[in-house]
Amino acid sequence: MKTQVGIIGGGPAGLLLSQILHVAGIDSVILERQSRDYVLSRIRAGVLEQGLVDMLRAVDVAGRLDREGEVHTGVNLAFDGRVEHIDLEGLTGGKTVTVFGQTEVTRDLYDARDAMGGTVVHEAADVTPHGFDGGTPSLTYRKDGMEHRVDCDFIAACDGYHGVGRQSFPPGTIREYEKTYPFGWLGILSRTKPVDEELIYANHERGFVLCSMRSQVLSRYYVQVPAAADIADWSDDRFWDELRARLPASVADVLETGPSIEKSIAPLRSYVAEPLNHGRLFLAGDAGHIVPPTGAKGLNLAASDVHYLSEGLIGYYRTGDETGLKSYSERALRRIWKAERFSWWMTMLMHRFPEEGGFGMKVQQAELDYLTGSTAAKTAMAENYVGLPY
Ligand code: RFL
Ligand code: PHB
Repeated sequence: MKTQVGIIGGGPAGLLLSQILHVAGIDSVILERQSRDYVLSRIRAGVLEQGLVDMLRAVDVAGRLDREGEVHTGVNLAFDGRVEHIDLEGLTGGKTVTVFGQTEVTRDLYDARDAMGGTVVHEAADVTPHGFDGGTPSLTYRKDGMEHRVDCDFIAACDGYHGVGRQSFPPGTIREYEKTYPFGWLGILSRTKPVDEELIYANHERGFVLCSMRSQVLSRYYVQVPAAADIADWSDDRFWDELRARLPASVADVLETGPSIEKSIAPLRSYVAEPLNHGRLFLAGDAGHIVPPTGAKGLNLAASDVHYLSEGLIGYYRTGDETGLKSYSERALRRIWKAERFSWWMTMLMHRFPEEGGFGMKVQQAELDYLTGSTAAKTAMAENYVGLPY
């Protein structure tokens, strides 16, 4: 097989990149390790920045998002028995976020890919990039017991944190920055009415909780659990009791509960790889960086990477100018580090760190009290939450 851009990974980053390239008349092939059903069964992000919404609109994949996505003009912070509202729209001169599941975005991107007759090879095993140091990159993979090869001009590794793209960089060419947190998020999805119209991020003595949603009949809740927590120990009843215990009474009293339809634990980690390319191999999305989910930035960063990378590729194919590709890593990393900073800050502010004791909690409460009482501090938070400009 021959194509212009070989893409590893059929998650949101890989699919969005292929869609943008297709609209610009550039051919790509996606190699995905899992089945389509598996990819579409993963429950992940729920909050989309305007930048991602605009990108989906520009490539005609926003029909359902525009009909079913819910625009949120604010977000709530709960602490010390209080709930404080952050008016995102008012503080940022009209910017908002849209609540629409990553699963739904991915589904719509797959449908668009089908409609354009694009190739996505699912269940592609042992995908391996070759020749990206020079001018003749290729990808090999195995499927149905046969070896296959895709010749391409460039390779985009959109294959997530555990992908093969980053691991293929020659030794010593990548610098990694990492921070792990001593806890994870236990998340459930339930067919219940969300407890509030907007999201609630709550700092509590027993640990952090987040009240989110996918629609008016589908709720998504998370509770902070120790890194070593076992999901088998978390019955639905235990989850709901713990969630209620960590919410201010005014919220807990109106919480609607029901059976979980999905339950999983996600570890929290901050990670950045630098640079994001080696020769003609480029990393985009979780392949190059991870943020803890507290600021809702992971999927949105994947989108801004794809924005910069697609600009570089389109520039190259239109005029032969490689400037955009050469500056991809630097441009993307400038925005990535700001989102890393914000996600780390929000994680440190909202979670219980057992080793910090009562003093740590009091300092967090003081910061939350200051933040929610200061227009300057609220504005800084709101600007970051709605997403910094590309
Ligand atoms: P993905 O989604 O991991 O997709 C990578 C794809 O590559 C495939 N793959 C391979 N294919 C071929 N060969 C290989 N060797 C391969 N190795 C891997 C995988 O099967 C997969 O299909 O990465 P991508 O596209 O970069 O997208 C990133 C986002 O998925 C991620 O950043 C977000 O989900 C993070 N995130 C959130 N982001 C937000 O912007 N807002 C949120 O509200 C938000 N909430 C979350 C989140 C992530 C969470 N978890 C579970 C980590 C909430 C949670 C709980
Ligand atoms: C979600 O709805 O899954 C979600 C929302 C906000 C976050 C993280 C996850 O910060």
